[in-house]
Amino acid sequence: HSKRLYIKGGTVVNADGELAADVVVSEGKILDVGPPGSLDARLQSAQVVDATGKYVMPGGIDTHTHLDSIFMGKNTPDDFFSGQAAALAGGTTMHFDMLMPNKGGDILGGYTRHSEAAKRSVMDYSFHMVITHWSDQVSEAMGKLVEEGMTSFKFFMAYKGKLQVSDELLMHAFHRCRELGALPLVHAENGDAIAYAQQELLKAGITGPEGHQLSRPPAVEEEATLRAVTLAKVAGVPLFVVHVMSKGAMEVVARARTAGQRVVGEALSSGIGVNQSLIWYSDFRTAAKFVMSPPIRTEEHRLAVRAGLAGGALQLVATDHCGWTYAQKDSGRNSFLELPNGVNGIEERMHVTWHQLVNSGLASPSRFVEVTSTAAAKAFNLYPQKGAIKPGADADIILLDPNIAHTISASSHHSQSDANIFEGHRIRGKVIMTISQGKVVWDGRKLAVERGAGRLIRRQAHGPLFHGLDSQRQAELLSFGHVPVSRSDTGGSSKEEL
Ligand code: DUC
Ligand code: ZN
Ligand code: ZN
Ligand code: ZN
Repeated sequence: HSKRLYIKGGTVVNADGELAADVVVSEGKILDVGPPGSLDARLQSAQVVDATGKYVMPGGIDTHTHLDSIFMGKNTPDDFFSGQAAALAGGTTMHFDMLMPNKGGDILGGYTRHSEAAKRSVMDYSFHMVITHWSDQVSEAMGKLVEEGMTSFKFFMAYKGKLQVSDELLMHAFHRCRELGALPLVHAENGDAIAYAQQELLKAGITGPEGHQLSRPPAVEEEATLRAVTLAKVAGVPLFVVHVMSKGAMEVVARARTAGQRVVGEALSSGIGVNQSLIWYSDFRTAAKFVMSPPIRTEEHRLAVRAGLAGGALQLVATDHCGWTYAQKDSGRNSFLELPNGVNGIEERMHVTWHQLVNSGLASPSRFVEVTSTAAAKAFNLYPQKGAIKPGADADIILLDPNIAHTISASSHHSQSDANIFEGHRIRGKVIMTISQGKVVWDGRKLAVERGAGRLIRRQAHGPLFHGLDSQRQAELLSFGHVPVSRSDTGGSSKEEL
């Protein structure tokens, strides 16, 4: 049994506002939140945390990571231990990892394998199951996973010949998601257009990291985003668009939302924190460090996506953490096709977002909480268990001191990689304490984590997906012949709008 914590004298920030308040934590949960001093009767036998001058906020939720994964034939350097330790040191207390299927598309096999790796975990986590093939068995397995609380499925529209799925598969899977009350996620890039451009570039003798950028212009992201949003509309299912990296794709998401479609757009810390200039003007390793898909784009796109995240065109910010070592990136020296895609962020996201949104004056601390935590909890049906400092919520809490400045560097980060795309970024505002499951696991200097302490967080299905649609529109959607099952028996909730 962990000791009670009494977090005294801070400013509690939730997505709906901030107030001066004390917080009492007990048995992994938030027991009480009250005006300063009002809970002093509970001081006895509690460990007091002085939060004077600090923001007390929900721990970050990273909706998109690749830990302990094989991607482009390589093992990611961060497993569930090192990746989550890094996350906690950066104020993130839960993440969703992309779960790759076994060869041949055996998704339940992939689930079993990955749960083994997750035993090294030190904080709460969940999964999105990646679907690369379609069959009756896959469709059935999706149902089993939803019963087990894994209610989101990821589809790659790029990586032709490998992970890429067809539009027809998307239609099958989107309908199945609708039946199950599950949420589909898409990596939206036109993989065919990319494959064509890759071959043309190689023929022209362009083999360096700049070839990666040239093969994946913003338009191929925008096109695939519109296609995915359109297919989701046809299927009558909500949609989560991962890593929106360009202005045009962001506008597609925003327009769909304005028209009443349930679409969630995910920004990345890399997308709001850095631009692509070093890919063009540096040595191989410095350039290669920034190579990910969709690509990190120009300053114009960075500023647009940052403003969209602050202003509401995008709903949340994740990382796509898949940070490779320089040595691993070296395998792309002869051809950008062999350059492992991916960048870090799991430890830096909270700080980068604080700096880019709050220090810049674009957003309030409440909006920061919304995009780093609350919106993720809502999108994946975990609110208010996660994403809020409210009585009854999980005690995943951070303290941020807005006056401490620090510099991001690979020499001090907790990831197993030796590269950091935010190297040298000076950030005002530091997470000086992370509380996970009611325990202090990071005090601003040291981690106190325990292997195996992490829990797989199961989620309920989203419930009736026609919320807010008139009966004629519902009938139109139903004409595709996939009748959604009644969710009343599973307790699925549709209370929270995406
Ligand atoms: N893009 C990356 O850069 N890395 C991992 C997966 C992805 O889609
Ligand atoms: Zn179907
Ligand atoms: Zn992706
Ligand atoms: Zn990813």
